[in-house]
Amino acid sequence: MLQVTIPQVTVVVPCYNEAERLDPVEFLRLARQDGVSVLFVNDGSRDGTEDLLRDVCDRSSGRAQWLSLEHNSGKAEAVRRGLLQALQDGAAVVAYLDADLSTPVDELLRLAGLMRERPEVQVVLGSRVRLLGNAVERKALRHYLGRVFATAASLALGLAVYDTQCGAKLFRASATLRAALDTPFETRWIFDVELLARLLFGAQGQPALNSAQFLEVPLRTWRDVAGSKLRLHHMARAASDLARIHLQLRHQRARRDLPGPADR
Ligand SMILES: Nc1nc2c(ncn2[C@@H]2O[C@H](COP(=O)(O)OP(=O)(O)O)[C@@H](O)[C@H]2O)c(=O)[nH]1
Ligand SMILES: [Mg+2]
Repeated sequence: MLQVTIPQVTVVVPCYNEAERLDPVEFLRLARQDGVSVLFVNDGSRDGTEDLLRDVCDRSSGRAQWLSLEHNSGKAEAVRRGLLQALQDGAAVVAYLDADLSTPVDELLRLAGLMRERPEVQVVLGSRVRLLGNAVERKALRHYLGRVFATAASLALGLAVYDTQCGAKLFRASATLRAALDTPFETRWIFDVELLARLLFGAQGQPALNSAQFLEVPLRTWRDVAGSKLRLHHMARAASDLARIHLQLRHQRARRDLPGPADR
């Protein structure tokens, strides 16, 4: 098994009705890695998620904790609240990871190891790229719709990012990150894009990150796990949200007289 020594990383795991899908053994293995802790965010689940999380946390010798949101608030808010809590608790690096482990534990640890090796990097993004030798299994329809969306997101952000929507991302703690998480996201399904935009443009007067501080890493293993709650009409909503973000960023660029996408 992969073992890496990494700065204190807190992995936030948003959980909405995950009693069936969440694998306690794998999450306990993650929580027991050196320098890693896990923070589950129970997003107003109505199944047995809370009991399961309590059990996992009880067995983790304090390495896994959970916080509960009173109402179902959506992945964006669950992740935001978890990341803020992790920063407040003093984590040097915060991450988020889907409860269904579409991105496996060892891949998350590999990304965390890269964060340790590359101190100049502020953000590490897992990326679902089908390459020979990699086991990236996605349903064809979601793959192609996802590619259209990801290309549009890259153009809107002016950032050469391949996959904004992969549910595995790590961030070094900074004032810029704190400011970027300070207010709820406006979008429900594409908060990843919104978060990247806030980091790239700087929120609340904090310095912006530049593209050299982002590292995108093709995952060796990723799989679609059954039970996704994402529906086709959510994708339509995502497209209109992206158009809105694009307009906001254009406005911001013009106001600050920043270079456009082509110059970045
Ligand atoms: N869909 C959905 N997921 C949520 C919500 N709150 C937290 N999550 C978590 O977000 C992650 C991704 O969910 P999933 O349904 O697998 O989405 P997909 O893999 O992107 O299609 C999981 O860890 C969910 O438990 C919510 O309100 N809706
Ligand atoms: Mg999933």
